[in-house]
Amino acid sequence: MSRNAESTAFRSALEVVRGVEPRVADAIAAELADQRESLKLIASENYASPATLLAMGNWFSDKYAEGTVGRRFYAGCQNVDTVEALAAEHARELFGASHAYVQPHSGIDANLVAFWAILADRVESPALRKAQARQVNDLTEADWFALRRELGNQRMLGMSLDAGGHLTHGFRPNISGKMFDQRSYGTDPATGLIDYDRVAEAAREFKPLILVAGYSAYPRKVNFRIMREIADSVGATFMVDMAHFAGLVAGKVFTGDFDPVPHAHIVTTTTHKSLRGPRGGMVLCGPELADQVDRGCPMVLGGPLPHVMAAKAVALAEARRPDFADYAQRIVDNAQALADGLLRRGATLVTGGTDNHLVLIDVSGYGLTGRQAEQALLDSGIVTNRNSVPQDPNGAWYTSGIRIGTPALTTRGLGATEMDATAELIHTVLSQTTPGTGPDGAPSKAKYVLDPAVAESVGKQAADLLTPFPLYPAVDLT
Ligand code: DSN
Repeated sequence: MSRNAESTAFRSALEVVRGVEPRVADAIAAELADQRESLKLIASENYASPATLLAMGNWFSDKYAEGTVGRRFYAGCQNVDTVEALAAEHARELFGASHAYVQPHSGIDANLVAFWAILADRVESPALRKAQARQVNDLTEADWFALRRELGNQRMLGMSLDAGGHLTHGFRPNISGKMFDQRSYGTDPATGLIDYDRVAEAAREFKPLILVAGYSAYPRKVNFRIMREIADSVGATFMVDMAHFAGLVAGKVFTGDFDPVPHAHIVTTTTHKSLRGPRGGMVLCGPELADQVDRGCPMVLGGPLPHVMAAKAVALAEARRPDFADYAQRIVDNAQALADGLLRRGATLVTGGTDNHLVLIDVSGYGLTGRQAEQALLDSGIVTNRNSVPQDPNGAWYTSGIRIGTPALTTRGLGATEMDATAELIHTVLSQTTPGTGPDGAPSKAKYVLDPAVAESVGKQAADLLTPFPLYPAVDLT
């Protein structure tokens, strides 16, 4: 697409929207302006390509397509079949997977589809077999009771939230922690790293049906070969949630023991983080689980979003191009430059650095909670999110950490020099912010004090850093 075509496409689209509800058109334009102006360091965000964005805004949105390619519960799905099959083909080729299911609307949905597929495949439940053999009407009340009893109370072992795992890996308040008898593994308190011997010990004791690996806030590689050996040693299904690092797998930065696809029975992901596609999810698996995974909709998911599947096909095609590997490597190089810059200035980093796309700063070293640090950085034009650190004394709301990631800034083209400058800006804000007090004068975990002149100066420097790297340079909405 020529630059002129991009600009025309977005401007025309906004003009049409403006004709109906101008406030929506204004909000869309304002979002682009805000994203252009802020130093976006949220580890789970990125900037999708214009082609990916444009593939979503069309009449595919109007089509119901429950079922899978060639086996739909609705007529007239021939064009949806085309884009779903294309997205799945690109995913299979990109990741070397034998089966790809591209319907999940998010990473959480993808995980639910995987849990369902594993339960249906692994749990010996005559009632479930009967139900799946389409003999639902033959099931008695006693059968349904047996089915609930047989599927319930299965065991899941996943990484704990404060060690960097995801809510859906068995966190108690999440549905995964309620539907499974759950236990979690943490990290070594001294190093912050996964201790595989302890994971193996926990697996031996607990004997989970599912062993989950993957993370939202762990700044290191995971050895999936070892994790698979642990799963095999206790007869567990090995599931990897690669939502955060799918782009690094796609770009062949994570290979061998660190590529989950050859090692896991089932892999889930989002498509919008380091993979740089539209918001959505995906499941990859071998032939054993494929049939159950394909029942995701309507067993687990609402109707598929064909317009998003079209955008997934576009983004996955982009990720198969050689320049994506270069992008993926630069994400990691930038994260390491950012980590080095912070360490040199005295910051405390969980695990002492990174080998993926994210860095976790323990801001208790600056005397702050994560919430105070997040807001002070935001005041200064730096967008991050607070995150628990291992054994966090401040819990999941206030936290003691700030998670920063480089996929988005790398898309804009920033490199090692700008990462060092970013480290300087972050350190300046954090070292000049102090905890505040509540209305009663008591210490507050939320209030903070930062000289507005410092925030303004850092904000200006952040904007200057971005000036040579315009976001969507071809798109002019004025
Ligand atoms: N919300 C995503 C993240 O920020 O990591 C995970 O669900």
